[in-house]
Amino acid sequence: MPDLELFLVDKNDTSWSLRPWLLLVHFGIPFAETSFVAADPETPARIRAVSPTGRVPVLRVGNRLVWESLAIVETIADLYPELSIWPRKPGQRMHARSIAAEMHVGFAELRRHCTMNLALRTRVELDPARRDELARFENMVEMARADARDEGPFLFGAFSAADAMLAPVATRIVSYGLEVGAVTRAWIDAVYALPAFQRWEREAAAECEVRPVAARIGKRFDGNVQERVPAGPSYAVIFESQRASEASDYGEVADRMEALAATMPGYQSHVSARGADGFGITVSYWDSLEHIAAFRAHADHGNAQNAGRGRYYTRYDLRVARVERHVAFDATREPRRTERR
Ligand SMILES: N[C@@H](CCC(=O)N[C@@H](CS)C(=O)NCC(=O)O)C(=O)O
Repeated sequence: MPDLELFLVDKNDTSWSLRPWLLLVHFGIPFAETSFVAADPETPARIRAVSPTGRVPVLRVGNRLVWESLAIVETIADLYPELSIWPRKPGQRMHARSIAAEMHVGFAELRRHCTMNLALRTRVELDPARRDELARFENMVEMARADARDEGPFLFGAFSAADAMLAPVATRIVSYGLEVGAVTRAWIDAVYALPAFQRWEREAAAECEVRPVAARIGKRFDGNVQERVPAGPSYAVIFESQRASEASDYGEVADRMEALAATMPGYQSHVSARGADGFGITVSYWDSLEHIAAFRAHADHGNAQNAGRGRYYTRYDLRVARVERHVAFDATREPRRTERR
């Protein structure tokens, strides 16, 4: 029996590792599991020690390492030819391999904007690029199901490598409340009912209890925390400053700049705070880098910047960052039910 060890990270968040793990567990293949803690600063170095790409999953087969989830899935199929890792029927087998490969390289938008977070339950609106990807995903599921009508609830009837490759998208559809048609929904239900998947879910939840939560808001998704994926991009200008001793016109100029920003195209919102020691942070949010540049170039703002360097501040730091995710907590909101399935 081959000596197998699968390296992975936190089960709540790792979509790629879910694939080989599901296959191994579903088909009852014995393997050792080494799971790195995502939030541990040592983890990247530990992963690099076993993975040429610095990424997991990695499967150790004896003294060989296999990386890339699709290559691992193929290796498992090679090692266990007696198991139906890929569908048995040649036509379905070709079809299954095509969608597995498409999944491996595609769906970048959905992946980026609906990152896997098993415990999360929210509802987001998709922009057109992500809607297109979801439509193609549904089309992929529907084509496979049409190829395997009446043969069982999975893509090609019985659970196979194709289902394992697509399973992480099932979790994204559930986590982000994405609308899908009946065929995709029935396939998702089949994935969530699979004992191997349910074991992964239980182990993910158990890990969330003991691992640092930094990367895992879903676990603490307690009903009135909202994860919002903005309709479009959002860029933050983070301005930290240390006030010089009082300049009488500072308050008036600062108020004027805040009012000016709010009239600029592409302005979304801002928030500002300053302590008694004169240290302050203002973060403003914008639709694009071009809008930020336009505000910077505005003549009134230019005068204020000059005064800032000349009189208002002893130092400042300004950073522009892209907002990848927005999570909001509001204790005054009605808690929402968050069901686990
Ligand atoms: N294409 C790779 C992607 C693997 C991947 O991105 N893995 C993530 C975890 S789900 C990772 O290791 N991230 C660590 C990092 O990027 O530093 C595969 O199919 O295995």
